[in-house]
Amino acid sequence: MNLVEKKEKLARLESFAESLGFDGFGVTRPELGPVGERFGKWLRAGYDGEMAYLRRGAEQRKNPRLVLDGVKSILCFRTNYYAMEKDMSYIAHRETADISIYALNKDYHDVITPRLREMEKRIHTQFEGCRTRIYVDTGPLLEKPLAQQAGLGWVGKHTNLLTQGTGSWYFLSEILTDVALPQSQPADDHCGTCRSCIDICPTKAIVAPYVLDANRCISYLTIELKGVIPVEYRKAIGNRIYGCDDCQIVCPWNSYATKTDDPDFQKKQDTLKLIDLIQITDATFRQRFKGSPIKRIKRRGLLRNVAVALGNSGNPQAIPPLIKVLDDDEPLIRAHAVWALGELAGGEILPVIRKKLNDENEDIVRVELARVVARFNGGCG
Ligand code: B12
Ligand code: SF4
Ligand code: SF4
Repeated sequence: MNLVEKKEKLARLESFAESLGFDGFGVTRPELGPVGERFGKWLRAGYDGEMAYLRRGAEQRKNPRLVLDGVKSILCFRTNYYAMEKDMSYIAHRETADISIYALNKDYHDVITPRLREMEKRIHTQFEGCRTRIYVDTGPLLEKPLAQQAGLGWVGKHTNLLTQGTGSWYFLSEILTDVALPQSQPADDHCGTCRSCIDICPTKAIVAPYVLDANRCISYLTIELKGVIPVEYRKAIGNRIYGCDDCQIVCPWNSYATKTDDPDFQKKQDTLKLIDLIQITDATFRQRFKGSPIKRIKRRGLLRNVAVALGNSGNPQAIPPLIKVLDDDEPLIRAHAVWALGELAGGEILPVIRKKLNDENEDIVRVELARVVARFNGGCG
């Protein structure tokens, strides 16, 4: 097949991608150059926290040829998820749970995977006998640098991919194939001297331009981290209970973002009150967050985050429900409730906590208790 024929087929694939709801499409080669090296450096610095899967697939992430033998091209796609406009005023609504925009609707893996399968079928009809593999954050690929090479945008200082005239509120996905296709023109960096994302970050997680220490990132702390949230980040988490949008909200390029009309990415979550969420049962959790990405962190993860947010809420009405969850079966929830009660009620709450946790055996809860006692009782508790 000659180049002209390939270009024609690619143009047809691009319009098919558009009809499926993808709003950006490009092709790159399966090489990453210096990016692979930087990824190795990032892992050596320990910036990956407990995300063991990043280390497990490290060699493949650095080299897509190890992901699909004989791969010659990677087709990259963008999907707009900008369901609602958002500015920084959300942090003042301290009694309301803040959920990242990307998590307000259906789980994107469930929405984008069938679209990629349709795309894959179409590639097979265009290039008979070819091999393909699809990914939407489901495999060992460095999706952002690949998308930059495919011309979909550039990896900004906040480390997300963003595009001139579009912003960054979109998901990435890919199809690897052994067909050699014409490559797109890589996108240039347009961050310039701006550093708004670095300055706004509540936990100073962007430790240098283009470098994120995930251990500090609220998205990691509220979603990926399974255990206790380090005490030094709890206040900075504010009312964020699932992910964080700040570095994207302040990005000047996001003033060009347009809301998606994709029916699968309309805002589905109602506004949630923290005080209601802390009282949620396992059955209600499963029913309420069915199909939502929030189900990933399970009730124990959600209530851990909600307890932290309530500790930051300044709302004394949260004290009785927090006392109630000191009886919860889940130590992770009890531990964070102890902290929250200390924040909301100070030393006065100590007798209540002590009585409730008299027979407490779990170390993570005992540590929190000791900390509150030391803080409000001069250390002689
Ligand atoms: C692990 C992960 C996370 C981690 C780590 C984030 C990160 N920056 O990588 C955590 C849990 C923190 C996270 C958070 C979020 N994530 Co995430 N995440 C991933 C995942 C699974 C892997 C990313 C990865 O490999 N990171 C490893 C590090 C090394 O990559 P990196 O930060 O880009 O590192 C590069 C730079 O450090 C650079 N570098 C180092 N030194 C230097 C020096 C210079 C001069 C330069 C230029 C570069 C440079 O080289 C490194 C290698 O490329 C991808 C899906 C995928 N498979 O790619 C989704 C993905 C990146 N996440 C996504 C989203 C939406 C988010 C959140 C916005 C969700 C939210 N609202 O809470 C936040 C954003 C936080 C942020 N500021 O980045 C989207 C991003 C879409 C986009 N527009 O870019 C992705 C692509 C998922 C998807 N399929 O759509 N995520
Ligand atoms: S997502 Fe939030 S915590 Fe993470 S880097 Fe961006 S602003 Fe910082
Ligand atoms: S806020 Fe500024 S520095 Fe950060 S990604 Fe956007 S343009 Fe780049």
